[in-house]
Amino acid sequence: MISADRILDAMDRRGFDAFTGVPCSFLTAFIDQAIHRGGSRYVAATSEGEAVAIAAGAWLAGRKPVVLCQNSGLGNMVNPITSLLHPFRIPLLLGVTWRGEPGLKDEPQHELMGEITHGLLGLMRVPFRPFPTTVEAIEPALDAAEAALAQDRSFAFVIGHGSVAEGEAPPPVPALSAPRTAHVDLRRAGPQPTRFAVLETLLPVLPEAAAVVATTGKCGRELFTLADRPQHLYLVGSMGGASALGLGVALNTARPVVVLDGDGAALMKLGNMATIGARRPGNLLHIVLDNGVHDSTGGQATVSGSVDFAGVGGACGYARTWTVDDAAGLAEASQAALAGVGPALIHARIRPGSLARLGRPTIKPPEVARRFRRFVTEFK
Ligand SMILES: Cc1ncc(C[n+]2csc(CCOP(=O)(O)OP(=O)(O)O)c2C)c(N)n1
Repeated sequence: MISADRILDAMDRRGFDAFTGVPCSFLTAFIDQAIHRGGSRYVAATSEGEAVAIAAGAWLAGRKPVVLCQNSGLGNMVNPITSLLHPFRIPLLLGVTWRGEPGLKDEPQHELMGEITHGLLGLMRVPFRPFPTTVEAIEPALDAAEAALAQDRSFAFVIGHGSVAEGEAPPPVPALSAPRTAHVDLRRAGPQPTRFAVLETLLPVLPEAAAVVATTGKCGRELFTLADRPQHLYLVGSMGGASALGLGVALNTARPVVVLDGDGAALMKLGNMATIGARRPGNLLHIVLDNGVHDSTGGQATVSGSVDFAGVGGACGYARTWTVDDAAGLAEASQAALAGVGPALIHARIRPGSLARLGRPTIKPPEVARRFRRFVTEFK
C-alpha cells in the first residue's frame, strides 16, 4: 500500500500534468489528492469515454495526461481507446481499478469485468502492469509506463484493492455556479443550407489562430475537401467525442477552439455539454450542425427534431448560445461568439446531404494529430 502523495509526487516529477476520470472507491484518496493539488488540472468527466477524449485533447495541446477510472468504466472506454487513441496514436496513462478481482469478495456487477479486465486491456493492445504498492516499486512502474508512452502507445496501471492508502479528505471544492446564459435566435425560416454550404461560409470567418475539430463522418471529410490545414483535426471514430476532445484542447491553450459537431454525435455524448458548461473554457465555440439525421451512414433520423441544443447548452452553463438556420446566420453568430467570452454554442439547423463524390483525408490520422499538436503548442 502506498500513499496517494507518494505516487502523485513521482508523477509530478515526470511531468504528468493533466488528470481526468470518473471516481472509484478504490481511488478515493488518489482522486481527492489529484483534485486538491491539481485544482483545475483535474477534470471530472461524466463518463470514462468522455474522460479519454478530454485527455486526448489535453495531449493534443501538449500535456501529459492521466485518466483514472473504475474497471467497470473500461466498457465505456472501448470505443475511444480503439477508434481515437489507436488510429491517432495518442498515448495516455490510464489508472484502472480492479473491482471483482477473483478470490476477493465484491459485488455481483463486478464479477465478470473483474475476470476479464486484463484480457480486455490486452485485446485493445493496451500494455498494463499492476499499480505499484511499495515506494521502491514506483519508479520502475513509471519507467515501464513511460517506455510505452514514448512509443505512442497508451499504458494502464491496474489498481487492486488496498493499493492506495486512505488519506485525509481534502477541503471541499466549491460548487460551480453558472451565470445566466445569453441566447440569440437568428432563424429566418428560409431554405436550409447543406453542411458543405455552411462550412464554406464559416471557414473564412474563423481566425487563422483557431484550432478546428470536426466530428466523425462526412463533416471531417467535407472540411478536408474545402481546405486541409494544420489546425484541422478530422475525427475518424470516437463518435460523440469531438466536444470532449475540444474541451481538453481548449483548457490547455489560449487559442480559440472550434468544435464542429453533428446532432447524432452530440446526442450520443450529451454529458460532454455538462462538463463544458461546468468548466466554462472562454475560448471554446461548439457548433452543432443539425441536419436531423445520421447523414454519414445513409440518413437515418436522429431525435434532434425535438431537441433544443441551445437550450441544453444554456441549461448546462455555456456562456452564450445562438440558434441559426442559414449560412449567413452561422457566420454572424460565429463572429459574435469568437469576439466574446465562451463557452459558446451555436445550434445550426441545416438540411441533410453531401457532395455526390466526397473524398477522404489523404493525410493519415497519426500525422493529422501531430501536425495539429504542433499547431496548438506553438501558440504563445
Ligand atoms: C460509436 C459509433 N457508432 C456508430 C458509428 C457509425 N457512424 C459514423 S458517422 C455516423 C452518423 C453521425 O451522425 P451525425 O453526428 O448527426 O453527423 P452527420 O453524419 O449527420 O453529419 C454514425 C452513426 C460510429 N462511427 N461510432
